[in-house]
Amino acid sequence: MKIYDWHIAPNPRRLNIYLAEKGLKVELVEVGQEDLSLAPWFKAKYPHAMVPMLELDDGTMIGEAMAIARYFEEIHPAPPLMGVDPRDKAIVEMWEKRANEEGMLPASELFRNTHEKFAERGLPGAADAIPAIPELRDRGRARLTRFFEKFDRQLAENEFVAGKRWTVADATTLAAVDFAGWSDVKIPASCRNLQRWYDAVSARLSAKA
Ligand SMILES: N[C@@H](CCC(=O)N[C@@H](CS)C(=O)NCC(=O)O)C(=O)O
Repeated sequence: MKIYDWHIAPNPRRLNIYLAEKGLKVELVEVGQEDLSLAPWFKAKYPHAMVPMLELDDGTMIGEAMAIARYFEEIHPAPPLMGVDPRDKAIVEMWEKRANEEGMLPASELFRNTHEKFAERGLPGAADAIPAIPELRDRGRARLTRFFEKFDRQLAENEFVAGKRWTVADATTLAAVDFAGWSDVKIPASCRNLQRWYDAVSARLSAKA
């Protein structure tokens, strides 16, 4: 099996952080190019045209970072990084989704509608041109402020995003915070709990995956 990767990009990164915490090594095939687009051969092979994408030995293609993580979690249950019982699994999924929808997507909204190389690529995976919408930058910034504040409140009472243990929700939150940094949006000074968490998870080996 192999994973089609774009090593600097945030969605492959959240999967790579998860795999590092899991202690799994999977062959990575880099399909990101210097001009910040995906290799044409990859887009032709996989018209969904997004990474990460797992290809199994029987040719099955599995996209979506969390679907891929779920696949590995089922095969390698230890250490559990997506929850340990029904209640905990639901809580991990809830916070992972919030990190994605309220952190990753606004960071993407801001970045893609700002960066010149994405002027005609407002959304990932589109075959046709999708022009950037400059107004979405402000909305992306405003959404990121709400994200930082919400996660700061959650981390006031929890060591990690979904409770006492490191989980995949921490991988997505870390990828989202760093992705916001690409647009010079940093954790506000008032979000001390989020900053404490960020310093701790960034120091783990998995953050360098
Ligand atoms: N929902 C997808 C999002 C994947 C995604 O947006 N990947 C980006 C990289 S972070 C991508 O492939 N972009 C291709 C492009 O910009 O053309 C997931 O969770 O895997």
